[in-house]
Amino acid sequence: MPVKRAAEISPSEITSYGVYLRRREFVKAGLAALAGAAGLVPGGAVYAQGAQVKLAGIRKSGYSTLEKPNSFSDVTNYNNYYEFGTDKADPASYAHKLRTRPWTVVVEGEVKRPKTFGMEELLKFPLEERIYRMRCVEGWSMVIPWVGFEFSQIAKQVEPTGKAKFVEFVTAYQPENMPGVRLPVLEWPYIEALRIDEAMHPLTLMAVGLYDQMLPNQNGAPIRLVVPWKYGFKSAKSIVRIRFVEKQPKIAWEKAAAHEYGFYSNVNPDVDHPRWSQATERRIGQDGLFSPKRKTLMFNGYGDQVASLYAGLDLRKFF
Ligand SMILES: Nc1nc2c(c(=O)[nH]1)N[C@H]1C(S)=C(S)[C@@H](COP(=O)(O)O)O[C@H]1N2
Ligand SMILES: [Mo]
Repeated sequence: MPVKRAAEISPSEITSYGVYLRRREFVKAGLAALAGAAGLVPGGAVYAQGAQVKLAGIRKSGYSTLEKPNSFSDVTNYNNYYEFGTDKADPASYAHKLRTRPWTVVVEGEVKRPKTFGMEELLKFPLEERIYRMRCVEGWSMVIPWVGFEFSQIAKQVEPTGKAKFVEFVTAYQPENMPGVRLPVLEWPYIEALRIDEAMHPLTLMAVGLYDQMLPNQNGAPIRLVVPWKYGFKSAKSIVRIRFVEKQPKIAWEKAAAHEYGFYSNVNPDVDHPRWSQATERRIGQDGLFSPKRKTLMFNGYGDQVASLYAGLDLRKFF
């Protein structure tokens, strides 16, 4: 573990969303000058390393929750991204080292038309704002305004074969830039997977943005998975490879502790983690230590949309 020191960003320095918006206008002006050389993405944003780049042409979605979103500051400063350390503040402190350009996503396996997508191409999919409730297996939750496109858009282009039963997501492994991968907490690269019908569900998002800017590194730049009815760890960050496969893959957390983290990882208040209850949660930024307990909902409140995927499945056994 990297020697623990005070977070590099002091609370007084944490940019409020308002300040960030004003600063961004300034950044945008600078980027406009670069646009000719760097190449524009649709909506006029420039896909560039480390810049706060605005995404435009984002449609609203009926899948968004009406709950109050967490602040930009909450969403970017309280994270799990173990490649950068296990402390909640580590991703914000160290993820600037992640190299996000150039970036490609290889899509392969049981598909008729395997394809390597450049980031510029992925940003051409119709982008939607999806305000989702997110629930970490540790017991905290946030409401996050993601920007992205449905995973099924990728699948349509590569045409999965009849043998494709699962989809595996492989994330970036940059040991020179990731202080956390020196620790044997997980097997690297971080791998997640979904059953193909879960992946094809319209709620399953490939996120490229947060609020109206491209994803900050600590949130999984430049592209990550978002599966709102499952515990947060299913939503793998910084994806470089997607494999359609026949057999159920072993996911990173299962390899680390199979009795604690199952393949399905559906949010379920009735199935406790062996070391703690999953019945309640704490909403970051809103619930204090003495707030009344907030009840966790089955499938994180997305049961109307996803419960049918699990009809007849024993959710205690397949947790
Ligand atoms: N590559 C990678 N992806 C990851 C993780 C990680 O350690 N590495 N942590 C997961 C966990 S446990 C959570 S709760 C979410 C948290 O990040 P977010 O708030 O940006 O979704 O990211 C998930 N994706
Ligand atoms: Mo998590």
